[in-house]
Amino acid sequence: MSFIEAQIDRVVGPTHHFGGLGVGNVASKMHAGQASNPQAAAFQGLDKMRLVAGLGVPQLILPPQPRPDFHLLTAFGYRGTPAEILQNVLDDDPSVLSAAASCSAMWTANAATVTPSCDSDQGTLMMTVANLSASLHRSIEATVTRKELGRLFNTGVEVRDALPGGASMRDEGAANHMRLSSPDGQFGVNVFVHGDGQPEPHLHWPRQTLATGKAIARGHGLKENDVFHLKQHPDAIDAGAFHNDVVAMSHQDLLIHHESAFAPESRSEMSRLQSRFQEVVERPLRVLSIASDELTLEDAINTYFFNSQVISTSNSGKTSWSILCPVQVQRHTGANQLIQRLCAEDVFDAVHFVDLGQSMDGGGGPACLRLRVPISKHKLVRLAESAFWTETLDSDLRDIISDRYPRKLQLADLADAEICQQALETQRLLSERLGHTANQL
Ligand code: SUG
Repeated sequence: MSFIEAQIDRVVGPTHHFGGLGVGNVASKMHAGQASNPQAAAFQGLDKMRLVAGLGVPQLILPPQPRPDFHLLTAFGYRGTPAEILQNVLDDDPSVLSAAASCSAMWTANAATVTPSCDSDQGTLMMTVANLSASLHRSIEATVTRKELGRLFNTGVEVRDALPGGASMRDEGAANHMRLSSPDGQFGVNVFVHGDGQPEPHLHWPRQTLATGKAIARGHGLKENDVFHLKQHPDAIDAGAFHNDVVAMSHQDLLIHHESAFAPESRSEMSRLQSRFQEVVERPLRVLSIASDELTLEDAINTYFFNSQVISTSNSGKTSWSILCPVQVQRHTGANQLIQRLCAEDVFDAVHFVDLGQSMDGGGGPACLRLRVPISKHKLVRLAESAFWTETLDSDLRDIISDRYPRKLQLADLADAEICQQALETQRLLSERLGHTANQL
């Protein structure tokens, strides 16, 4: 059986703003408090989905999650009318208002960890929803994500609850997981990346733990021999690589990473990975380690080179690999030379530069905005039609966004009950158009 890699992106919500909330996230901190453009953010996301779908990859779309999250605010003891609640939170602690209104669920690479049915001893496509317990604004995503994925993959897929355990089981989903496989996806191994354990970073709290990777591997019924745990280099975390996908990318038999992505203690696990991959997949794993001389860690993080989205498509027996790089890569001499070199060496057949400025300013590039789901063709066709990208869906979503999304938003605007009411109503319209109704969530 062969597997197709479907992509799930989410429409950026109408309350998208720059709260500066991302733990260890340089871009998020740098843009904190600046005015955002939610309408442009949503269009930029849809432009990427159009490109991916146009290249022939199944593209699924989720609606924004409802924000502001009044459940959070009432749970924190705020009472009164929506206007009173919003104003009180803003006066008390603006970061809580920012968290309640955050559209960070747009970064679906953090929604869940996904492994295909062929990897599991249960023969089932497995997903564990990420608890995102390292930060308040992200921890509120899991409940709705669980329902959405459960609804989308309603049969023959096990969607597992977010891991309990709080800080010791910090989990940020697929951004810290790489599945390396044969081209048809049938044979593969799973790599989990964590940041905790000695030596720890000095500046930032690692967002993923080793215990989490082990728990997910057990829960998914993965073969112990085919599971690998790599530790992030503490210097990479301190430089702003708060997720592995900021310094490493992978697709099928290809792993490209910055030379400082992984801690030296992971060398033996990396060798075990390479030899086991050869045994399981019967071809060598292509590992490209990018030296700092070619792209410094700082430039890798500023351009989000490693957060480019790799996709491959087959047409009449010919496979073509495309890479979607942020425009920041094109604008940076060293990063641009690097991608041109990889194309000249036939690692990629085509490069597309995508402008995701609004997401990038919150620290999310092309690969952060998608969740990969390796799924068999027969299971894919059974998914709800309403979730798949089509020209008509794209056009309907754009109409709602262009009529109803603000073009300028700052945190203080989110204390305005009318703006928030309109945002919740817009979220409801988008959800309905995407086949999610309020009582299903
Ligand atoms: O968790 N940014 C997100 C970016 C997530 C990127 N995802 C991947 N690398 N896969 C984060 O730090 C910023 C929110 C703000 O600044 O308001 C934020 O949450």
